[in-house]
Amino acid sequence: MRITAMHITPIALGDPPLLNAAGLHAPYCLRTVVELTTDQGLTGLAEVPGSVAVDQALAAVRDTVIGSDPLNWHALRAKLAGRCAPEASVARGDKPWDGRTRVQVYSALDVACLDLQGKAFGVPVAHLLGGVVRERVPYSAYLFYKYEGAGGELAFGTDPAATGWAAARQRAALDPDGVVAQAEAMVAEFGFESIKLKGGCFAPAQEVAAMRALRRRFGPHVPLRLDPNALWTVETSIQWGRELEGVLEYLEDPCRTQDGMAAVRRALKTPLATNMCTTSFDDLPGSARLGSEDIILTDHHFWGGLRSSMELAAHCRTFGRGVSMHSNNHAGISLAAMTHLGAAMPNLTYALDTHYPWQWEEIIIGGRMKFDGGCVELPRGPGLGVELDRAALARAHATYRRAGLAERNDEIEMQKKVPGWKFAQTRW
Ligand code: GKR
Ligand code: MG
Repeated sequence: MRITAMHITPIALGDPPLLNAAGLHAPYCLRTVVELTTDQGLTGLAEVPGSVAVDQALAAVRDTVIGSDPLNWHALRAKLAGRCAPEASVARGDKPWDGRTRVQVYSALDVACLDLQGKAFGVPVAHLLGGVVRERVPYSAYLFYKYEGAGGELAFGTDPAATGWAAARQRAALDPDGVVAQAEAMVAEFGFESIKLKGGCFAPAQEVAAMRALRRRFGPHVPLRLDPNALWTVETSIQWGRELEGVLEYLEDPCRTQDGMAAVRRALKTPLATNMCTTSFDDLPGSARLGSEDIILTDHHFWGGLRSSMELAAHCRTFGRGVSMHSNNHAGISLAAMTHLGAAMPNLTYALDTHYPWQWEEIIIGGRMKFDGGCVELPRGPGLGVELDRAALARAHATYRRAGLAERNDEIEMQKKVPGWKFAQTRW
């Protein structure tokens, strides 16, 4: 089989005004959809976080991809490695999200080739990753502090006709009561059985109070997580981590660097998780030597694809790390890929993160994917089991063109609300 064409389509999807350590989400989040077509008439799909830089990096390898055999990932990956400049793990950047491009190029092509392979052999991608260990993949509620507003075409206005979760998704959540109300609405709609709060927005005492309020409301059987995105010092992490002993399933990236995380880990009983200090294969020796975390959050968009995430899982098994999953805003192609990974990875034993509830649009046939009891059922069809809704894709691309965003920049968005606001690597 040969790849005959590679299409790269940037899209924008509505996103509410969610707060995080780097500022505020813009009214639109960006994604890029990659389609590979073959001489056998098959189409393979993938979705990665969008930016002009990622689109350019993908376009730069198009001539290498075209003519390659999608059944031979090792050969294609070796050719790509010869074409892409090396990218050190510091290229991840200081922000909550990962700024690397090369890993995303690998990820897009790995996923699209797996989708093609699954379609060629008539099997789900999870079978190609080693087989299905769970048919229903559990996800976690992902709460955000937020300003009032719906995002998307309503920018920071609201739709007064919205009901249920759609109404709750518009409401402000800036204190413990607001966070609990958001959790109640999200859990009622999706049935999540684990809850994560994106922290790093307010002083630790306020975020710790929100975690305690969630604990009082949902009880000890609902695992809770807090992610301050490394905005705390080591001392602050130890102080507030101690306050939260017995409350959290894990504390995610309280502070920066593997050394810092290792110091906090020595002081606390609560497990530490990361998608900020151990984020690439180059970081694994340091993780093993220093003991920087208990759980590594994989994300196939940043670990170089689904197959690389399986390699990470083997490392985690060997070195006694748990595996959980990180998420940024995404649509259904990514949710399908995440679900195949969750279905096939034996040691992915934590509920996976997903931003999916924060979006309402879709680009796949059938519209929004369903959650039942907090789980997504493994898609049945061959490959990823999802197909593009071309009219919806065209609409999302038109939105991208109107939105005029070249990359995610939460600091600029925050400055529209709080003039002069600046991102700081460490705040408390
Ligand atoms: O979407 O605001 C956000 C999150 O802060 C995201 O960018 C992070 O990458 O979900 C994230 C995490 O650190 O777990
Ligand atoms: Mg995180």
